[in-house]
Amino acid sequence: MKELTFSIVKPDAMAAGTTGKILDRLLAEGFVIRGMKCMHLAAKEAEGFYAEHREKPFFPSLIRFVTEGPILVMALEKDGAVADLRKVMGATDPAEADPNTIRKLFGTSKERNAIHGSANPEDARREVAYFFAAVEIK
Ligand code: FUP
Repeated sequence: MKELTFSIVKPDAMAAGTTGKILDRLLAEGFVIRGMKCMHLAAKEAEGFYAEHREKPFFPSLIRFVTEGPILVMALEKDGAVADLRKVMGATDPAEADPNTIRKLFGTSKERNAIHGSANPEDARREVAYFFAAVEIK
């Protein structure tokens, strides 16, 4: 069944110039781009997005990182999109990610790991709604 997931090309990949390669890979994997925009998040906006991690020791550093430069936010559609994107991204830490996953290829640390993808369908719905208006994605 067609499903939407939410993804971010993070500031490290945007600055490194690997955005095009990441998009090529997502398209080659069969994802359809239903929404996409470039944004530079304010700290409050990033804190809202990562609210579940508010108490974690890495939270302040994570917020600094995702607000350090522009990001690309995307709503991606595919059969089984949520689980599929997680597979193509690889593990949170690029050092532990499977070969040829996006994080293995383009991430450089557990924090600077190139791409975000929703963890489950409920998160996907919440994250798409956080960044896109109802008129943008139906
Ligand atoms: P993931 O779902 O793979 O993006 O990973 P998590 O939801 O566990 O973490 C969200 C983000 O927090 C990760 F993308 C990177 C960051 N993070 C750190 O910076 N340090 C950590 O120890 C764990 C996560």
